[in-house]
Amino acid sequence: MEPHLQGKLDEIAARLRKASSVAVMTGAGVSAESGVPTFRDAGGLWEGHRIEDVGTPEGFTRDPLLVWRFYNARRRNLLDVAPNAAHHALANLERRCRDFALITQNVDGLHARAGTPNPIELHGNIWLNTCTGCTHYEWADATWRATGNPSAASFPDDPRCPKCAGRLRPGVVWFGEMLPDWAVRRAEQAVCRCDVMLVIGTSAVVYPAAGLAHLAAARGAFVVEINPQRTPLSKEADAVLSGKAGEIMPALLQRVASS
Ligand code: BV8
Ligand code: ZN
Repeated sequence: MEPHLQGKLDEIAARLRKASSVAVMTGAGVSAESGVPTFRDAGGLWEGHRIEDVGTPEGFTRDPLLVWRFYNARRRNLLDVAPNAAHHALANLERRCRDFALITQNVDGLHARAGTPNPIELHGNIWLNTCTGCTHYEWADATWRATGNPSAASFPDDPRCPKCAGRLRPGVVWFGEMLPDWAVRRAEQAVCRCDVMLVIGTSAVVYPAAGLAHLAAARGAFVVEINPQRTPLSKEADAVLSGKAGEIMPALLQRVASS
């Protein structure tokens, strides 16, 4: 790791140790080293699909089977995917901080699988099915979690509600949809009380999630961006660590733990 990065890591580790409250926000980049495609990098998730067709309620109304094919393909990919060193380092860091909130835009559930106790999933969870006709919801990975056997997961191409026979949809937030109130409230509270905010693996272009880092900066929190690329947030961050989350996060944790 380059020497200039070493110095920055030492400074950030010292701030994390002293912080009375830490907030973290992650995006698709934190799952990249687990083999989950990001959205906007080359070959990304939206490749081959228009966002309007698979990432909006209008797209689902127009062609629900196309949207289910898109989400079932992502669910199947997750069966062979495990949390990476960044997810584990974040779960470990949480145990070493007085007050800690993990906010994520990701729907892949990998933070929870790495041991993060209460991830704030701003955009929902890909394994959640919700009914378009009533308040019924169910977890499509329930059997997998109960048996520990991924092949127990099923991928119906047009799942229906057991209560009202209505069409089920993936329990994620699409473009043009409001984020869950509880998640936005918890995320804003965390950002408003944090001394340090780590922003990891996000292109920082999707709102209102991207606004949280600007809120932290405006409040005077020390904002750290961890990303191999620069983003619209980079110029506002107090520190930019250019690199992969799977390498930087374990190095940062090691410094926090070794003091
Ligand atoms: C809303 C669904 C109110 C779940 C997603 C005009 C201007 C500004 C805003 C808007 C606008 N028009 C409309 C809006 C609002 C819109 C928006 O922000 N649009 C943007 C794109 C212009 N937002 C919404 O619609 C939100 N709702 O605002 O409601 C409303 C209502 C009506 C009308 C208007 C407003 C809903 C947003 C949620 C949409 N759902 N996904 C799913 O299937 O996943 S968004 C999608 O993008 C994912 O959830 C993803 O999490 C999110 C953000 O992407 P990133 O996570 O950042 O991933 P990305 O690929 O972009 O970047 C990866 C990064 O990782 C890169 O920087 C890369 O360098 C880095 N990286 C790569 N490898 C690594 C790495 N980093 C570290 N380590 C590595 N190894
Ligand atoms: Zn129903």
